[in-house]
Amino acid sequence: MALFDQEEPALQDITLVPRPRHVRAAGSGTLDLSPGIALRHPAALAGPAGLLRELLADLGVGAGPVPLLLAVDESASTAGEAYRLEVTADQVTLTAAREAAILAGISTLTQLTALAVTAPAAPGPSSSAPSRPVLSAVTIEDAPRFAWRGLSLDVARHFFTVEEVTEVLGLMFDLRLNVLHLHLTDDQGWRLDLPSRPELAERSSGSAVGGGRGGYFTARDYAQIQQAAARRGITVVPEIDVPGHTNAALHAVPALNRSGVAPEAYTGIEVGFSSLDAALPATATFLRDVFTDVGAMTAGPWVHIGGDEPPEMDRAEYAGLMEAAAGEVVAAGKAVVAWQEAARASLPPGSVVQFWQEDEPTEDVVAAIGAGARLLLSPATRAYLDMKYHPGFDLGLEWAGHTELQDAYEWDPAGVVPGVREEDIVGVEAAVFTETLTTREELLVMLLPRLAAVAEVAWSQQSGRDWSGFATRVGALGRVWGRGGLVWHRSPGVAWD
Ligand code: TNX
Repeated sequence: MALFDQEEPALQDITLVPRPRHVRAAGSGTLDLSPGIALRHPAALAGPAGLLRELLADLGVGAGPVPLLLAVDESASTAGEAYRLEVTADQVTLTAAREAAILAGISTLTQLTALAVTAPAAPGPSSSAPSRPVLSAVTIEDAPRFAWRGLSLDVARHFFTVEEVTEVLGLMFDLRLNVLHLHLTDDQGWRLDLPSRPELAERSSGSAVGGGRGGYFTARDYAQIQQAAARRGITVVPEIDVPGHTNAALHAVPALNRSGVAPEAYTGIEVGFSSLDAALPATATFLRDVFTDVGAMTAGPWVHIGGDEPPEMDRAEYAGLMEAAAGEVVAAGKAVVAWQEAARASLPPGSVVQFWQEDEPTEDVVAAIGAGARLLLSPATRAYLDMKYHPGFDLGLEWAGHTELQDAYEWDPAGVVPGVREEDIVGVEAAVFTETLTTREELLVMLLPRLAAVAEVAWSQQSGRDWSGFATRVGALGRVWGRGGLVWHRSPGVAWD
């Protein structure tokens, strides 16, 4: 089968991110969507069809005569998360076995259309007119390398609203990312109202780093985020971080403190000073209430229990607390996700261990995988999108170094933890902690363009990836970001228009 071939004249404008598995020119024809589309689909695909209609309408393509077909096909060529997108001179056909894969194909189709409408105009008298949604005839056969392609967003250090989170979901959809991990609690704030523990959001949502605005999601807000995510094929994974990173909980619930006295709200950015106390009876009740509520409120199969950076604590006490939290998650019918350090505890089989610290010994992680866990890769030097791009960049932290676009791109998930097989890796997740990020624009400039790099690391085959090709393709995507009112960092090595 012909692979992606940049030399094919008809493929010169196929500059997709993430890069698809196979792209074949289907003759030299083109299909102009400007007369509008006649969308046909099975009833079961009404949701994705509605999203596609909306996304194309945003690009100026309304209803009309050009046939666009969504089809379910369970045969081998479109098994699992694979999809096939065929553009001929007469019509577009998108085929997949599952809704999630149809949504991935819709992401690709809308990116092709967005690239077409933002294409630089040919020189000439009409050069100020916007380009038309003209697609090259092409067959794309595509499937992701990893099932879990995530972004972890910290809404605890600084709060981001439902609208801001929804914009991030749109961006994730465009890059074929499918897991939004919400870091909902930390020392500086508690961001989810829980029915059994209203005091948590009541007393600990008003604080944020540096005395920032604070805020929290009501149960309705959280449901709304999950709906906006589900519509785009994205699963929300809520994180309640225990036993460390818990000053907000300790502040709201005096009984969680050995002294019985609640500490002050915390607005600094130090880590590693707060902890739940395994010896207090209130701790077990807290874990039960919190994880039962969060489990019940969550549509997806996972709940993240944190586990990072425990303060000085006896290994057995730490393991006991993590195992208690994990037990509540399992009792709530969910599977456990936890940061790397939790591999020191005995996690239920099927748990996901999220790797982030590259300079720590990995025996515990390898042993946890041996005991049935799977690995999620967020190596901080590559995937922590809160690291500064370069020294002197005015936002971000530097503890894991400086991360330019090329650093976020040039790594192989299979090479991160020695002794781990490809099939033990569930996926790749970018993370953006928000100690230094307070606004939508600040968040976006840290995400973009690096989120596109991590998305391609997670989606595309290693053999099909190279920096110079990516730099060309991401440069074209910048046109689409510009049209969408997004802001991004002009990373070097990319010809941004
Ligand atoms: C490490 S990542 C942390 C967070 C910080 C982040 C800043 C992780 C599991 N813990 O508490 O916000 O570094 O980059």
